[in-house]
Amino acid sequence: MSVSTPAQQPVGKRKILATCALPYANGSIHLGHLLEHIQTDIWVRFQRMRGHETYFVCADDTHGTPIMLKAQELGVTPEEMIAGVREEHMADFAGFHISFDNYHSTHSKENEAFSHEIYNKLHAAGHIKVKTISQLYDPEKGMFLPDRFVKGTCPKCKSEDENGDSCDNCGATYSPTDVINPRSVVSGAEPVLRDSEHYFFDLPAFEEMLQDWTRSGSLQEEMANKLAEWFDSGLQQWDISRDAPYFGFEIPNAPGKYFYVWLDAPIGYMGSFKNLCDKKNIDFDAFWNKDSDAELYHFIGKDIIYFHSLFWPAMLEGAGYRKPTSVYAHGFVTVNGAKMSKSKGTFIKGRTYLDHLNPEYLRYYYAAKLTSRIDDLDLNLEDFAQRVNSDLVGKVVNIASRCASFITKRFDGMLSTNVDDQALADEVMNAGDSIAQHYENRDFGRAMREIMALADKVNEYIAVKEPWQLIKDETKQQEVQDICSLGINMFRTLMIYLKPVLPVLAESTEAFLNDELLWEGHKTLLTDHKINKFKALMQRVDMDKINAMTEASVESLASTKKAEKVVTGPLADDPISPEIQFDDFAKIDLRIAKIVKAEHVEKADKLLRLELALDSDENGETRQVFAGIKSAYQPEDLIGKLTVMVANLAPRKMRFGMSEGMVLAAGPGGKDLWILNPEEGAQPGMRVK
Ligand code: NOT
Ligand code: ZN
Repeated sequence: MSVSTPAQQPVGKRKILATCALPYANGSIHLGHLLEHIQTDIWVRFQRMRGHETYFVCADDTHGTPIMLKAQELGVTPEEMIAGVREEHMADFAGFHISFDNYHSTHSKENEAFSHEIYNKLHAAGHIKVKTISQLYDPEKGMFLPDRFVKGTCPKCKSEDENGDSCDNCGATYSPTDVINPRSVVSGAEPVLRDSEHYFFDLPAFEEMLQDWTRSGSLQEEMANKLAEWFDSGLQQWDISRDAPYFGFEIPNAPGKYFYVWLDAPIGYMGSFKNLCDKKNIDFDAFWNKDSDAELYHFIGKDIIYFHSLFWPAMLEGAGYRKPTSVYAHGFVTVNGAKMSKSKGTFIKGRTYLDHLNPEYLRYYYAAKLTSRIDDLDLNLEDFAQRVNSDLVGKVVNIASRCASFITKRFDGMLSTNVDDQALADEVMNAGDSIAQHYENRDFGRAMREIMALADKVNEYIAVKEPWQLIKDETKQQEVQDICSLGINMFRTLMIYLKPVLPVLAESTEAFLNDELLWEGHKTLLTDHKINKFKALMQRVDMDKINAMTEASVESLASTKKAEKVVTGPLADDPISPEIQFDDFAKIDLRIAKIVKAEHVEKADKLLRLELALDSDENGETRQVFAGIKSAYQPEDLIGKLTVMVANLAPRKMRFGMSEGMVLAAGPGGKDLWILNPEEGAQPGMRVK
């Protein structure tokens, strides 16, 4: 059963605020994130088309230990790192046409102000408790260790190098203090137990309110069941503080204590909306006041229901704000029936997808498979190609391409004043309410099936009428214009229904039809109306491009293993090299060197012998280096050039002699290989920073 939302009919103008979960600022957007963002975007675009005052906000989730450590590894400040990642995330979402009204950051002044305010109110009302707890501490790094930063031997099956809280080998879960031979992932040191005061939010005090909220009728059935289980097993105090060093907001009147990232993450929804309100002059309070009549929806993944259906409403209630109208959870994305895998190339980043395929294919495929339930969704790549080709290209766009050229070539682009088959027109036009209801209920799959069934009928109609035969008969010209005009009109109505899913195709359709696709337009037909020349609206999905996309997503096992061990992030996902620590990198002594000699090496088909000066002085130190750059450079072109070398590489004996260092070159190989070439002004021997 799917539960419907409060206002089924667009009787009045509704005020709606929708959010997606905030992506962490230390990893790339992948096809799993995109399920949620596409789902929400479709729903929001639908609400906007229906004339409701609708806002859609999101932000990057920027705080916490993994982000702090990731920035340290990269040798940048967390602020620098999160700013770069936010740009990347915004570009990826824009590529998929996600129409946020605002994309903010949890590391913002708005979020800090709300976090302080909400905490202070909870504190004043007696909902914050302080307790001393004992936790594993890394004495070398000088920090407490989250469970995932402890590794060691599983206390149950004795498998080595297992996680601090669970064993991948036997599936056991345990406390990090039970791990045998525990080690800190951060420094390798053996963690010690240490006491510290932590701040707790008194969740159990809100049980009755949460029970009522659960029964308010707008939660998914599976979610309400899950909540009932949690109530049965008893709500717990929630630890909301972390000790310095931590990247986040300091807790008021608690020096050295920071809000745990999950405390300020949901507040980030308010922070982003407030930032929008200030820019656009929107009344923030009308959406967040306790007596607000606006609707507030959070779209999330099934893994974070606890935070959104227990902690978040309780925090809002405790601080005197309204609670969400509903929280809508979706399942996980699997690819070809299995968990997304880096080694199989099915862990596909948004950017990699965009490098190969049209984003509207994915929007349609997800829409076609989405329900209002929490089930997982399988992206089967063959089915994806087949479904998009048969539905969008073969059914919908096909209607236009079969009819358009007759209208433009024979009738000067004019649509007829007659309606050739009123019953067909009525059937397609009258489906609007039911399709709208499916959109409203997030039953997008049903909406798509209904639209495609109508497209089938229109195609059948055209096939039976055979305008391409009639056109040969001079006496049947009017009939051809009538048939093709109805075809074009039906295409228009279907595209109105599809506009929330396919905004770009809808835009090209508007240009072709000379008409803006408005939801209410599904009740009318274009008659005696001039259309423009038809251009191909959508290409078929090419299986080769899908294969190229998965190939580009394959990561070597070494890098996958390492990336999973620490934190995933932009660089951890590099397909070629395993991730290294900043300290490893710092060991490399990079120097500017001048190529004083370069020559071919007999019998070597890749190598050139270089003599590199590490000193401006003619009699200064030189090094002999054999470099594999013969395919790209003539020795004589290199002489006198500056380049960059690794100066502290241990000498290696090669077949042709000793190599005393290494020059840096990049490129796919062959002719396309480039050594680094510092600008004039650099001096041999200078250290590269
Ligand atoms: N960054 C989190 C995640 O799981 C989502 C935070 C959503 C916001 O990717 N918060 N709440 N509650
Ligand atoms: Zn085990």
